[in-house]
Amino acid sequence: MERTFIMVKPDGVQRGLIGEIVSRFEKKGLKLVGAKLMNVSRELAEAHYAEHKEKPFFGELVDFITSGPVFAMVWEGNQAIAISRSMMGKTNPLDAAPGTIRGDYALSVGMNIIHGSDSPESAQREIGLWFGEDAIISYEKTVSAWI
Ligand code: DAT
Ligand code: MG
Repeated sequence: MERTFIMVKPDGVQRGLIGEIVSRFEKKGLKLVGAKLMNVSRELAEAHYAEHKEKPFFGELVDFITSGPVFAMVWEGNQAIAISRSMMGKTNPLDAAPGTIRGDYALSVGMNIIHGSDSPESAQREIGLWFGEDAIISYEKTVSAWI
């Protein structure tokens, strides 16, 4: 069983897409084990995107993520990390297939609606950064045997 960190970015919150995105993950069969609407400090944004610190778009990226509330979540399930990435679609919405979240709702790489961890290492790091293990809710769903 894997956990992944998923975030509806400020553009997705502003456009009223939280419900649509949560619904897609629920219907897929993943289990929600953490969620919060929050403003993001510069410090948290810079730590979250530390791997991109040297990129030319880093400043813009931090400005964007701190520009309004985000909806941060942790989802759990078999292969949750890879499955979430495929549901999101490619980073650049121009390359994201129709039917994916970015393919259906985004037009630009700067505002691409959603973040999802890209590996087990980044999932663990990001869950620790945004939630901490104590804030994750462990519970059983009786339907899980059917998924
Ligand atoms: P992803 O969000 O698919 O994991 P990433 O980790 O490569 O993609 O980049 C993080 C975010 O940075 C991405 O969602 C949007 C922004 N970004 C990436 N490449 C960019 C570029 N060439 N110009 C502007 N923003 C970019
Ligand atoms: Mg990434």
